[in-house]
Amino acid sequence: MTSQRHRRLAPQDIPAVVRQVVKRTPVTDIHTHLYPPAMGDRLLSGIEALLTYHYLIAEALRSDRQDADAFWTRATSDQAAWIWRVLFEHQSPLSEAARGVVHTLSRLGVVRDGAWTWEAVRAAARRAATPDDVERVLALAGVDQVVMTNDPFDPEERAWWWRGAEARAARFYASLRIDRLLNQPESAVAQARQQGYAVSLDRTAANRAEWQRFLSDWITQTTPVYVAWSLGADWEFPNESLRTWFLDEVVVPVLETHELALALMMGVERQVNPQLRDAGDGVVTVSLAPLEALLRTYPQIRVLATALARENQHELTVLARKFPQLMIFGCWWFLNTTSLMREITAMRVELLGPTFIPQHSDARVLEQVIYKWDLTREVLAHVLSDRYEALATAGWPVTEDAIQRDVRGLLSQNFWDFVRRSP
Ligand code: FIX
Ligand code: ZN
Repeated sequence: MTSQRHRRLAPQDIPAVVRQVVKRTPVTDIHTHLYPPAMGDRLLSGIEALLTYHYLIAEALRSDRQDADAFWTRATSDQAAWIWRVLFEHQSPLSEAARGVVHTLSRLGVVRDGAWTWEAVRAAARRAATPDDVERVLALAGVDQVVMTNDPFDPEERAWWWRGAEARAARFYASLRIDRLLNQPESAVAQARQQGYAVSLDRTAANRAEWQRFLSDWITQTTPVYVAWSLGADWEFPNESLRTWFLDEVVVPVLETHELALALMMGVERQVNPQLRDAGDGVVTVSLAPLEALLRTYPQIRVLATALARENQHELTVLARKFPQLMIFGCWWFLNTTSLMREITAMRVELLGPTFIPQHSDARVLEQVIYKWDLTREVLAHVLSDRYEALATAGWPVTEDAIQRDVRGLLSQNFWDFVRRSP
């Protein structure tokens, strides 16, 4: 007797099965700005944090054409109340981020009987996250594991990780974010020296060894699942720059020693409008030539990569066809919208099959994982249903088991296999 899951599905039955499988399959969220409650106010949660998300700050300042400097002088509670007024009362919350707040509050059951008044919402959703909240919210979002963003040049991180055993937290995995080393090396030197490392910008054997010791100590202490670097359009490789020296002499040897992948987040133009602070970063189309050169130069290094510009998506996907050691991931930041995620995910499935990582939430506030992953699941189910229906119509035996295998890969296993770690 063939079990239900092995049974060949009729094309018309496939969408419902795909939706069920996508809905029930747990996610590994491979890039977030979330932290365990033990890290104190690093973990943001509650209605004021949801509303003062930098995406919504930018949208509210634009809608109301308010002076940003005046905005920053206001208390967070006033900022949140103003953003609610501008984006939820004076207009409909139609943007992805504003709709996300509505979706999240509904899914949390915060709003009763449709009472979407600021008083009702603020009263119901004020609480900061406790361990119980984290478990409940991650369960609502179907998120099993969370990868944090950990900056070895941040003194707070140093204090946390060198505090000892309690620095471990279930479900939360570290990454090592080396932006400062490769983008602001002078600042990296100052911070690493504060931590007792005799580093400099000299291209000497001694400096190479000391920087390798710095990164290795952090890797030993935090056991990151990958090393990450976000960059703009100014990357050239190979060349004679200090950045290339750091990559060749420090980063690549350390990745090899610790068998770590490098996660590249390409195409962010930092502080396009500094008045907006965290909300002031923009997007830039990048050349993928340096990535191609890095993959050719170091075929043994595994590279996770995401690009922020829509214009880079097709070329990056084709590059992933040429280099098996390249794993593309996410519809990052300004691409995390229904229309763009649908376009990009469909293109990736058509060119790569189920061998990529469709999304990461980039959540900065705990409850955001709810709307970010509900949106992702909705889009993924839509795209995959079309592909499996076409396959079945062509005569291929599509089964629930096969769909489950592919979706488990897309939502978590592709990542863990690629980084050669297990949760
Ligand atoms: O570099 C990054 O990790 C970006 O994701 C952030 O800088 C950005 O502010 C963000 O949170 C986007 O979603
Ligand atoms: Zn991020």
